[in-house]
Amino acid sequence: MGTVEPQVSTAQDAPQAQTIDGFQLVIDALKLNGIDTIYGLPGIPITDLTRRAQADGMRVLAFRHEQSAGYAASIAGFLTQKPGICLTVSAPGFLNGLNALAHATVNCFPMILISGSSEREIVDLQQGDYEEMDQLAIAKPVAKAAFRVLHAEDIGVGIARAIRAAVSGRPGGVYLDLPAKLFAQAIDAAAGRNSLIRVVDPAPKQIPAPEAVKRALDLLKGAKKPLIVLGKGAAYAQADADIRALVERTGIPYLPMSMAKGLLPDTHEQCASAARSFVLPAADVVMLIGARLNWLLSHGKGKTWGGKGHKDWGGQKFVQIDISPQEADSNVRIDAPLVGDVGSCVSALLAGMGAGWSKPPAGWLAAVAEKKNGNVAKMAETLAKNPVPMNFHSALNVVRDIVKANPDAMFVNEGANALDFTRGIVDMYQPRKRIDVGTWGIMGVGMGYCVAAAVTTKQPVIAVEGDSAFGFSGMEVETICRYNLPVCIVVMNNNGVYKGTDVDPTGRDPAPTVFVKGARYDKLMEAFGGVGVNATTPAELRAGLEDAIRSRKPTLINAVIDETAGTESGRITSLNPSAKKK
Ligand code: ADP
Ligand code: TPW
Ligand code: MG
Repeated sequence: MGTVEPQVSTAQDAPQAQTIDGFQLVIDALKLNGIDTIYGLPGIPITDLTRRAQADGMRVLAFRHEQSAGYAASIAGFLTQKPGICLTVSAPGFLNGLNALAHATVNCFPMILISGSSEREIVDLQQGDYEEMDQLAIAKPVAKAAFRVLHAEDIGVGIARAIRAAVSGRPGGVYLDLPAKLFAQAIDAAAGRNSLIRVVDPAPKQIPAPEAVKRALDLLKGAKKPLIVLGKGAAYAQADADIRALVERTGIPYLPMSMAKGLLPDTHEQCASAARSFVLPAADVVMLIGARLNWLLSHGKGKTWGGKGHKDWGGQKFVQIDISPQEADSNVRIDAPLVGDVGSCVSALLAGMGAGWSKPPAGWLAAVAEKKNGNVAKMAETLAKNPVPMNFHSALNVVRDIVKANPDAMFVNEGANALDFTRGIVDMYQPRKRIDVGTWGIMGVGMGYCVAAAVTTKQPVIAVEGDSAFGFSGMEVETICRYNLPVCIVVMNNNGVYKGTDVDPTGRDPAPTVFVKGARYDKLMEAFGGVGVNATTPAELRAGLEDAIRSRKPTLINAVIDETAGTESGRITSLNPSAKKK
């Protein structure tokens, strides 16, 4: 064995020079694999892991609740293609992080939840240890994979397996259970370092089969009314130039799913977002690129797709590019599945197209353009109004301008109306700028996303938050102030969930959907030294946003929105099993 210099830790309680302990091996294994950031919350048994990781040069971002740390890690994974690391204590901390682990798995984001755990011998005999819980068993159903390491010499393998599981194939959330005893185990330093693994090619390319490429191209070639749908898998893949080339060379109109907005600028002439309800039922061949036919696409059938009843097929044929070989046929028949990573599939399609590819029939393109231009003009009229009080549209008209002027800025969005109106009104210009509630339509991702977006991209962050949505992670404004991140939060304050107008019919309590009227969320930001702005007009909102972008200071703008302006459940009213439904 070579003479490897034992690594000397900078922390006070560093191990003896000739030995290396579990804490250090975990840190070294992460660093060896290019992981430089941990999102977490300290406590027994991982407090010293956070301290020593920081002392060793890692960025350790400590949150006020593990759920926010977990959401931060999940979106860091989406943005960087490296697993985002969330670090928590045992049982309750682990459970607080678990929601985000499930979210990562459901959204196909690579993330590793590392939780400290209690003593195995006691946990397994259920003898009542401090924070006793069989965390591995609980994590398994919501994780893509779950591992536990019991011996210091296995830390390298444990981290390597976790990384591979998180980023290879369809990415997802991985749980890594590290019992308290592991951290203190000291082993020979040279042997310890030698046990670490630098993962080679963690997310290997998956090249599609030539016959599958041909099948897809043949189907597209025969289409009279083709459509491309871009999903967040396409955004994740970072194959931006090839995707744009494919869209432009085929000339096919495209629809970006929410987090694929900006993959091509939303103002692109082939973007059919403003004609969504026209193109979905009218299209004859649809190519899905990293998008599942789940509820967000009405399962590929029903009235949205021109079917007669809500379960009826609209007659479309589908090409589906996906890295998961099990995705095709999950909801309707996929005529041309193309299994592989988006980058490899799209470049194979480009190569296969050759020269002389003819654009879709002019009649189809004209029909799409007509619908789109009509809807854009209608929207422009609505946006130009200046009602008192301010409503979603007049406020978002300002946000739309600010995003257009700052296309590099990251954009976070959650809420119901605050989400749906924003998605439709605020154009995105660059890939992976828009991050939002994702596949579950989950509330609470907001502030964790803001932190990770600022930290991983170094760009200013604008967050448009429903007042309810914001509340789920609102305490993290302290985190944002503590790290002095360039985050500007706009709380669309309509006094509640969907609207602020409900009343308790018995007259006893506030209605379940209603909050304190006229709340001043801006004061929350001021409490921690950030900038608070109360905006009752579009002009005040504009000034607040411009100042925030210029100063890069943590800012919260309380945008006072007409409490009658929203609709029940935003755009998904149809999913609401309301007794009174017409
Ligand atoms: P959206 O919500 O935007 O419609 P989904 O989350 O439903 O998107 O779908 C994303 C799909 O992308 C998943 O089925 C996932 O397997 C796939 N995917 C993720 N990464 C890649 C990749 N690198 N190459 C191909 N497919 C991918
Ligand atoms: C973890 C259910 C969907 S949208 C929403 C809730 C509670 C809040 C809507 O109010 P908000 O937006 O944010 O003020 P607006 O503009 O319409 O007034 N718990 C979780 N996730 C979800 N999706 C819910 C509850 C929900
Ligand atoms: Mg609200």
